[in-house]
Amino acid sequence: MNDDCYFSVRMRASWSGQHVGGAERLTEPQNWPQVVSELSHRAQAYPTWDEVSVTSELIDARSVVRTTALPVSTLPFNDVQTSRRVAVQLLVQSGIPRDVALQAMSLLDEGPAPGGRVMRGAVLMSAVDGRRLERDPARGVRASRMDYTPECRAELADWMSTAGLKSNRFVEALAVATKVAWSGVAAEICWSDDPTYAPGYVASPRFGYCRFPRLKALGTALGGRVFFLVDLSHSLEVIRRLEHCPLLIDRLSKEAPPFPVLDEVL
Ligand code: WAQ
Ligand code: MG
Repeated sequence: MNDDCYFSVRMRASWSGQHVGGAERLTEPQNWPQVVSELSHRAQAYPTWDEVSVTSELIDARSVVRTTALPVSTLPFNDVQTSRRVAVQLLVQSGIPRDVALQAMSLLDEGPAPGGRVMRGAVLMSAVDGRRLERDPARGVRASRMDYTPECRAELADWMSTAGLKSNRFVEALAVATKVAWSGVAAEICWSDDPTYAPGYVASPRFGYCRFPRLKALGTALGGRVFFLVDLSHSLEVIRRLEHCPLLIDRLSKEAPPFPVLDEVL
């Protein structure tokens, strides 16, 4: 094994063929056993599963691109209804028509996979007319082959402790959102399918990663992600970047996130 390589490590867990969870990392060879172990521990923490796969793939180090994490802000709204109204405004100001934004949120509420279930990946939605562009509506598209450098992961942990943030879900979600924006997606909306986790976010190159402490009602086991495409002529290239191009986040953004100008929301 040569030193000029990285490992893309991906974990998937399922139960009776249904998606339970997954995670992706990108690591230098010396940390590879540790990362495989961390992802196995992640899977071990899922309440139910009967199949887990952890796959590792060699990546040429010269193909790894480096970037800055999206700037992060937490929007100070604590009820779902207000948060969703603000989320729609952020999407609209990121170039997504209001009716398409609302359609995306209904889809996540209903369960975006066939039969009203959760998907393994994200919905890819045309911002022009709300059409779904993924080939397989159960799988969707997955942001993959991205991670923080170990130094940047440590820097993020420091920042989180000063910001009072604890969740590992946030760490993973910021990596996904950064990869998604880097790939050419105009905006993203997300909330978890975990019934005990209410936060969600809207992310876009314009506003960065905007967290909402309550974007869904607790107790609901439906959630997911919608990636909005504005320029459909580049969709294949965007999917290639999302799923295949290796990306390392090596710094946090020092820029204060541009605070969105909101219409009266209260
Ligand atoms: N690429 C595309 N879609 C994904 C990916 C990915 N890498 N990972 C998950 N998904 C989709 C999939 O449909 C999941 O069912 C859904 O997203 C939700 O995944 O505090 O925890 O891992 O700032 O449940 C957001 C707020 C938490 C974090 C999101 O998502 C915060 C979360 P989960
Ligand atoms: Mg997950």
